[in-house]
Amino acid sequence: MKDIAKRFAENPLLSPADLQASEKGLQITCLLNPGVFRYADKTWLIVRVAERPEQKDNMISFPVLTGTGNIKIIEIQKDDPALTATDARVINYKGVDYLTTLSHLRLLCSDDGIRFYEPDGYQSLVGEGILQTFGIEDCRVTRLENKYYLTFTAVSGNGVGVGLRTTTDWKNFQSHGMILPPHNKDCAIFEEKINGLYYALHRPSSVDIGGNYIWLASSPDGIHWGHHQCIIKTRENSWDSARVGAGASPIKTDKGWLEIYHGANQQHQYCLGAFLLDSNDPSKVIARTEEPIMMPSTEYELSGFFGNVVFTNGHIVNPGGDTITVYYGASDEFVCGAHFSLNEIFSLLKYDHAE
Ligand code: MAN
Repeated sequence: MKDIAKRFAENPLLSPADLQASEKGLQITCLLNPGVFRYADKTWLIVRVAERPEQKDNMISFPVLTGTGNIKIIEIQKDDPALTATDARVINYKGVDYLTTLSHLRLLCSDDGIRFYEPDGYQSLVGEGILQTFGIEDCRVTRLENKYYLTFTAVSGNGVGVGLRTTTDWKNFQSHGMILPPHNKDCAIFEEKINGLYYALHRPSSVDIGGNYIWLASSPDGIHWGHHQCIIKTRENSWDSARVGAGASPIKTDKGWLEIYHGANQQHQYCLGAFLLDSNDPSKVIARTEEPIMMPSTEYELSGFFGNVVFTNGHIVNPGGDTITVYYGASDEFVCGAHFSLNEIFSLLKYDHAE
């Protein structure tokens, strides 16, 4: 295994204590998985902020949104026999799944890509309506023809799907509702049309036949998606044996579309890998890394809210195009940064890869 990530010495860049909770009675439990973009000569993160009330002994409590946008706190005694709480992220109560935190998306910006602050005049994005009552998460930002497309995970008791909002100024947003219904997440729209069509990677999950695989879809308008094709599968006995999912929008290179993706094994260890798609027909997988290009190894990646996790859904391609700065969530609790050399990633791709 060759971990080729050059982690920032300043990591973690953001920890829960660095920001204020969205309202009284809530605490920030996790800051994670930022979408990344350039706007007004700055680097911006749209960070997932996961909140819940301070936890009392013997009690699990978490917020949910009502369909009209109010926060409601649900409290459950830990010894209630109808409660199953074995995962830090999700619980089951009386046969219904809930998240232990409620996430919204917060805008931060930076002049140097290292120190981020919340600028005045930019609102957080919060869950809206009955398909987002458990929050919105893990936003990918695509800039296409001067419009920003925000694809994020929309969670509610109805399931986990992909929501879309668009903006040109980060102050006014247009909601396009749920574009990919449950179970689906990890959706990244390509930053260019190919042969007149929009393209997106996404990750439906099939509970019976099939699995947690990366799919490709196309669209005439960036909103309505069809021609779904399964392009990247999990690999048995591998670091990506349980689930795979796209990171941010693929990077256009002279070799093809380069995608950095996450994979998890049965032990819920999340690592990053890469694959390359044909420039003109992105349903053709040309190459894929066999081993991770980054795996949890530092203290902040190994232990936290949900340890042993590195997860990315945002990067900046640096001027010159030889290096990228990847922003990533560590242990589902911190926001971190790392540089990668594209040539080093290319050197690890296996071209004899066949699906
Ligand atoms: C999984 C994890 C959580 C996330 C939920 C809903 O359990 O990825 O972080 O909150 O799915 O998306």
